[in-house]
Amino acid sequence: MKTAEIMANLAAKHPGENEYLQAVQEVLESIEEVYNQHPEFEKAKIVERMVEPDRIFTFRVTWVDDKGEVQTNLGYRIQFNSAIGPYKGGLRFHKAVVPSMLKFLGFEQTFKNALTTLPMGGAKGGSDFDPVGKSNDEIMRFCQAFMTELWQCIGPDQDIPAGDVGVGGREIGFLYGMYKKLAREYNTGVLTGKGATWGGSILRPEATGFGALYFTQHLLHKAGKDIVGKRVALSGFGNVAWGAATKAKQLGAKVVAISGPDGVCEIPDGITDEMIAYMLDMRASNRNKVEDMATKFPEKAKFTAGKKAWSVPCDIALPCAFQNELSEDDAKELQKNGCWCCCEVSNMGCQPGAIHYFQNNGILFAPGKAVNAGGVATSGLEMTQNASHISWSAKEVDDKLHFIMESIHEQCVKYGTQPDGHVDYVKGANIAGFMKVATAMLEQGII
Ligand code: 2IT
Repeated sequence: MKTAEIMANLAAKHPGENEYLQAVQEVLESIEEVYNQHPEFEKAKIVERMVEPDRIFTFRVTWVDDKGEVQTNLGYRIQFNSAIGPYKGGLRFHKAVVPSMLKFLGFEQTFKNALTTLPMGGAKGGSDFDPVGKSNDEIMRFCQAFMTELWQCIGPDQDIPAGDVGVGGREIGFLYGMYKKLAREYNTGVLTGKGATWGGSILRPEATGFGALYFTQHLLHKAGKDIVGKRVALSGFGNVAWGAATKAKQLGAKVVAISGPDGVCEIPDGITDEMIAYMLDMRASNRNKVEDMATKFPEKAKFTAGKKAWSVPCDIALPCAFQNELSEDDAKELQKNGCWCCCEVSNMGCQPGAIHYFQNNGILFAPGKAVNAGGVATSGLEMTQNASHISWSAKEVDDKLHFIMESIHEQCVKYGTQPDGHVDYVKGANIAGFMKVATAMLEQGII
């Protein structure tokens, strides 16, 4: 494979789409060696086909705000790859959403979904709608307007959206309500992350964070370490950070920092259950300020404006917020402050320089597409329950999630173990996901 040539072609076709190009570059670098051992992949131009989405839907979303003013946003659904199953992936509502961001996420999703052991292709969608400062009614009207376009593109065996940044249980409820009205069918399996009383899977809200901690446990055990008593710094306070904090505490770790776009809250004695529950109120308020935690719990949390979670001394860093949120300088600061493990929970949360720094300085590192796959995996379990019109107990779902995270860890070890015995989790995850999708594409012919 000529990685440089493929990247140059892609960059010429998609100028300025830096996040998308960054995601593709990372995968191509790690699969190059394996790819070259399979001339049949080269002949079928698997990589050239895999780096482009199957199709992209773009639409205008017009709605009316609380002041009666007309607002227009852009909506997207990117159906990236359907080699191993129907398109599957979240919707992101964030002011910075552009096609490049959703293409990187859809590309990552394709590999991640392949790791879950479940039959799901890759997709992503969303809008540049900014939920910050919006009322509940505005969120509802936007979701309804968004679905009047999206509903034609999706279906339970075709494309199944879910939540991502800015889209949680509330938004999925509003989206589903409008879908049902337009389609005139109770197609429960068309969206995942639904409410528990209408087809949602128990544990789906917790699943990304829980799965990330199960993965972290496997990684630590493989390295002869344990999570009990370890200090964890995490970024964000949304759904993913909430699940991660909950499980980290349950497993005996101490969460000493959470952060937001406004700064960091240091929590020297570790986060409490009350504080974890308050993260949900912070998310629902749409204020997007982590300072609210320190205002609510002044004895426990100390807020510092403009600082990241990576400035707080810790053993384990868990980026749970946004892509490229952890830079090479952050990686250096983490190491200086005693950190020896980083499990990326957000999609592409670490910049390439940070990943290389971790890998070259003996810091355990695992990439988002392996660590955070428990979220979409539990979406897959929700689809199975919907298709068979049943609901599983929390124990059944949790057992399956455990099994899936263990299996993802095993795949990373299988494909990522290096001659000196250490595991390169980036290579492992990328090669495992690639082999599955590439084999399916090859067997399905030139399409
Ligand atoms: O990045 C992700 O894996 C998600 N936002 C979850 C996608 C899903 O379909 O559950």
